[in-house]
Amino acid sequence: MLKVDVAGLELSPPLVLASGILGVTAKIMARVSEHLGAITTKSVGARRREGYPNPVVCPLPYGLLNAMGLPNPGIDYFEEVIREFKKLSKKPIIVSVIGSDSPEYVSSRAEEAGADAIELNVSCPHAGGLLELGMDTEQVRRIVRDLKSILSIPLFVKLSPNIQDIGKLAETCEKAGADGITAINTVRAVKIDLLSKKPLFKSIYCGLSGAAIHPIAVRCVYEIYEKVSIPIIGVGGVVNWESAVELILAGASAVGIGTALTQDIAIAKEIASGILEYMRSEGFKSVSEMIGLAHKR
Ligand code: RRO
Repeated sequence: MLKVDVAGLELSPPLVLASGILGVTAKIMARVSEHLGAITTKSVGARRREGYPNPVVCPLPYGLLNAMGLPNPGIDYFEEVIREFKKLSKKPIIVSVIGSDSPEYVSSRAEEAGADAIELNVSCPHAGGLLELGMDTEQVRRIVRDLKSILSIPLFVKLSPNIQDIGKLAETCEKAGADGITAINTVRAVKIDLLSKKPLFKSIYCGLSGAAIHPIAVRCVYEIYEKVSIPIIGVGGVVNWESAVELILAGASAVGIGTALTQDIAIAKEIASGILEYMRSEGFKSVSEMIGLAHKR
């Protein structure tokens, strides 16, 4: 059965649209949700943000670099997008909230508008203060605690692979009340432009996603699973059913797909049927039987 319960959200299939990809308009999110168990929106803050000037993305043969700069319309506008999505789709909507821009205010507005869960983003690889936020355990602990005290819907925390000990930070989030962990955000990178001989992106740093980061995502999910008992949404370089199954065996209860959907949204359907085929051939009756199996000694 391709159905899992992740912190009270019923996901069928156990695939989630990762934040930052296609999660901007209700119509697009509803269309993508047809092949997925849930969708995560682009990160939203209290106020509208333009983002960085172009270029903001750079495709590579093995992945994608981005430095979008947290562009979003702000919660006043986005509230309507959430309400519209709820009319168009029955799938859960996880609203990603920027950790450094009044997250309590934004999260409670999102909940009022119908969000099924909040994903607190403390892991943007090039946002200055935000990056520091993901590195400051105390601040993350405080925000998670504050959010938990006002929310009735599940809270996920999206963590960065660019920190020393992701398992330990996940443990801190669990102790502060988080209902789940999303791992990982993009890997911090730099791209140099050969003509200008300078960094390509205005922010200097950018984030690498796609196939290249998959083994890093598997390592992070593996480490987090060793430390926490709350569910993990594994994200990073999922391009086919094999990479999705690997994350589940490492400890993910569900798998996020991002960069691969920019090529073809039908890939989600192929990944779901590939997982089902693998389960049949290996004798698994449910996805939950597979979660974290790589840890069994
Ligand atoms: O908007 C972005 O540039 C961005 C964000 Br908020 C994030 O969390 N991760 C990323 O790679 N880019």
